[in-house]
Formats: sequence, C-alpha cells, structure tokens
Amino acid sequence: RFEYAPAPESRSIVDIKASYGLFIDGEFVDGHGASFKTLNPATEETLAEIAEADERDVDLAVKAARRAFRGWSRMPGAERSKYIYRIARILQERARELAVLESIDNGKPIKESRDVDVPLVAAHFFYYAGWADKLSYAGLGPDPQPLGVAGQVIPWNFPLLMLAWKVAPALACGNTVVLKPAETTPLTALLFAEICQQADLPPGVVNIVTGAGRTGQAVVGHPDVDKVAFTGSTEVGKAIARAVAGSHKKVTLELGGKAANIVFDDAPIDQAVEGIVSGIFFNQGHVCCAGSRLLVQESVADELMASLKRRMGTLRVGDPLDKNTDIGAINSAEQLGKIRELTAIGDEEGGERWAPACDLPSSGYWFPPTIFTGVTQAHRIAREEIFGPVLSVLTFRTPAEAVEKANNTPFGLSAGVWTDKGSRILHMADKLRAGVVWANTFNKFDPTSPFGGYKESGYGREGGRQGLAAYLKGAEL
Ligand code: TXE
Repeated sequence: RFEYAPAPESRSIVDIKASYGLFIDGEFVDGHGASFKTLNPATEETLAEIAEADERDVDLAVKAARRAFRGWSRMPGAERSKYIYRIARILQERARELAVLESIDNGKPIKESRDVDVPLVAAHFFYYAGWADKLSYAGLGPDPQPLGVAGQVIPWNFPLLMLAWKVAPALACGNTVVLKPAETTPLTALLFAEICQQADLPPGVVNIVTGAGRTGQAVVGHPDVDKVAFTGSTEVGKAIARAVAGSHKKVTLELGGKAANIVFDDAPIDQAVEGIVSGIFFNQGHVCCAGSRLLVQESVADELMASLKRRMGTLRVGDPLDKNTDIGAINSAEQLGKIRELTAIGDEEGGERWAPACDLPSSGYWFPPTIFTGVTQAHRIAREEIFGPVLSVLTFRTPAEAVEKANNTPFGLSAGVWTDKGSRILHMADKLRAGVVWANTFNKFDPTSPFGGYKESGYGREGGRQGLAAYLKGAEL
C-alpha cells in the first residue's frame, strides 16, 4: 500500500544508540580512525558518537562493493527490482522513525521531513525499482551495462533524500555503492543501512562510510571506484572534478545555486507570496535550488512586499519536532556563521534588512526569516549562495530585464516564473539558463523528473529516465 504512517511528532519513537560503527559488507563494524559527534542543532546536545572512516576503512568498503558487484550486476533485473521494492516498502513502514530522526539530526521541521522528505525517499526507490528490469527500454542503448562501484558523497540539507537520489538509480542499474553521508547528519543513512539488512540486500551492495571531507576524498580518490556522484558546495565540486581528472571515473556534480523567483505584474499575488515563502524558507533555505533572489516587476513591488511581510509574520520558528513549526534550526554552528557573515556584508553594502519579530530559542542554532530590499546585482548577497532563510529582493521593468538579471549569476540550477500568461512562461523557460524552471509553483520535486544544473551548478542529471544514464556504461543523455 502506497501510504505513509501519519503524525510522527514524538522523539520517543526513535532509538538513538550512543555510538555507531561503519556499515561495510552488510555488517556494522568499528572503524580504524577516530570518531566524531553528531549534534541536535535545535538543542546543541550530543546525539551519538560516530566512527570516522579512514583510507583503510574506505578501502575495505570499496573491496566489499567490488565483490558484491559480481553477483548484483549479473542478477536478472527483475530480481534486483524485488530488493529495491522491498527497501521502498520498509522505508514506508518505518517512515515515522525516519522522519523524526531526520528532524532531530538535521533541524528541519517535522512537517517537512514527514510530508516531503520521507515520502519522496520511498517514491524514489519505488520509481527506480520499476526501471531495474526495463533498462533496455530506457533509450540508452540496447544492452545497458552498469559501471561498477559508485562512490557517492552527499550533503546535510536533505540527508536521506540525497541518499535516495543516488542509491536508488545506482542499484537499479546493477552498480554497488559506497556512500559517505555529511558529518553533521549521518544518522538516517545509518538507519538506512539497517533497512538494507532488514531487506536482506546481499552484503556489500550498499556500504556506508561516515566521516568528514577526508573520508569523502578517500572515496572519490579510490582507484577502484568507477563512478563519482557528488552533491555539495561548488568549491568541493571543483576539487572533486580536479581529483578525478584524467581517470576512468564517470562524474556527476550537483552544486550550488542562486535561483531567481520572478514575479510579473499579472501574477496572482497571494499565490506568488506562498511560492516565494516556500521557495526561500522551506528547509531553512538550506536548498540548492532555493528561490533566494526575488525579482519583482516594479509596478507590483510595493503590494507584493507588503503582502510578503504580512505572511512572514505568521511563520513559526522553533522546535523541529513541533508539527506547527515552519522554520526549524540551522544545521550547524558553521552554517549559522556563514549566514551571519553574508548578511552582515549585506548590511554593509547598503541592503535594507527586515525580519518579523520572533522569539528564538536560547540554545541551538537559529536565524529568523529575513529579507533584504534595495539590493543591486553588484551586492554579494545577490550573487553568492547564503544557504539560509534570507531573501534578496531586486526589481525589474521589462521581461528582457528580468531575463538579464536572472541569468546574471555563475549558477544555473533553477528559476521560478509567476505570471498569468502561458506564452510568457514558455518564453521565459526558453531564455532562462537553469536546469529547472517552475511556473506558478516552486520547489516541486518528483522522481520522474530529471534535476541538475548548468554553469557552476554542476553537470549530469539525477531523477527520471535521464538519471539512469549516470550509472550505465556509454550512456549519455
Ligand atoms: O559543503 P561541502 P558544506 C553549499 C552551501 C553551504 C556550503 C558549505 O552554500 O553553505 O556549500 O557547506 C564532503 N572531497 N552547499 O561545507 O563541504 C562533506 O563531508 C570529497 C550546497 O557542508 O561541499 C559532505 O559530505 N568530499 C549544497 C559533502 O562533501 C568532501 C549542499 C558536502 O560538503 C570534501 C551543501 C572533499 N575534499 C552545501 N570536502 C547543495 N548543492 O545542495 C567535503 N566533502
């Protein structure tokens, strides 16, 4: 049954152990390296001690994945599909636990992990389970073959969803996986490892190695890794591209963004305000495709801003496990520092800061929903990814000016267009250099749709039929 267990607000439904090992060859094992702590960003309490995989551990994981590749890649697609469906069903059965754990470790509101993250995670596994025995119909060649061992490095903003985007297509195509979760959010990946055991997935098909950047480097640099899939900062993405340059490894990179959410004067204002709010405040703005630049047509700017401020006044910031919370905790002290630094630069450069009055909890990492008006294209807050609940507002007069401003960024991941005119939507979608253009909506995701960027937002696509190409030999989009 395609249903999700509702209302998981209680922390008591998760069992967080004091310490966690690495998941290699189907077992939880001790690492050779040191360990690190993962915190609850809403309280700063330590949740658990996590093993930090070093080069030796990564080597063991890659060797296990290589051994498992033999059987997994030769298994009939229909058999692989059964395992992936089984994982999808267990993800649904354990949805409450996964949602609560994700909110505790990441800081995101429970209504988002419950209604968006976890359902999409299960949906990805269901979707790619369906492809496993139909690869020769994917239009990617008559006899598609897997690449081998996939090394996958993921960020902290959607810990379980980024895992799903990478693991589900890799397995469907017959690859095996060594995945490194982000150091601030390892817990749901480790629960996923338990789910792989529960699904009787053959040992070594999925391996989870926890750790920080050094562990990621070891995964990416391992000579027996055939495919590197990375989501994270543009800076690290470039370092990874350099590290694998000249090797046999196939690479996909999903990096930063600075999306424009463009509101024309004929847009339904109330609807646009909802889209702007979800575009930048969903997941505390820790979203690579967040609508972090609002481009509003001058003639409706005053009306729109007044309405946006009223709506922002109703947002509730606080306890991620409270189902009424709209904005949860910032994921780490480091990310909070980055948001504070960039917004202080916004003040210095002459932007006008506004945030509704809100009582922030005394411990934990918090930042109120904030807008900057009077922003020009030269301002750093109009150009750089803040990755927090901060919106930079610019205005435009003509569609051509909107296109010029929207495209005036090193990134090209997503954009939004709000207008009543269908022809304008088509025109803008054609002119905007962005991997996704949403029309009269924002931040809508679906496993059937390919996602990925242009320019410094990376290359390759994840999701949909196109997402299979990243995990098959010789297949290009
Ligand atoms: O990202 P990193 P951070 C952006 C966002 C944010 C900034 C920094 O602007 O403020 O990046 O975030 C692993 N080789 N995005 O520092 O460092 C790391 O351990 C291999 C946008 O968290 O890129 C983690 O697992 N791996 C983004 C993952 O890379 C390395 C999501 C991402 O961490 C590595 C996250 C190395 N040399 C941040 N160094 C998006 N596109 O959604 C680190 N890692």
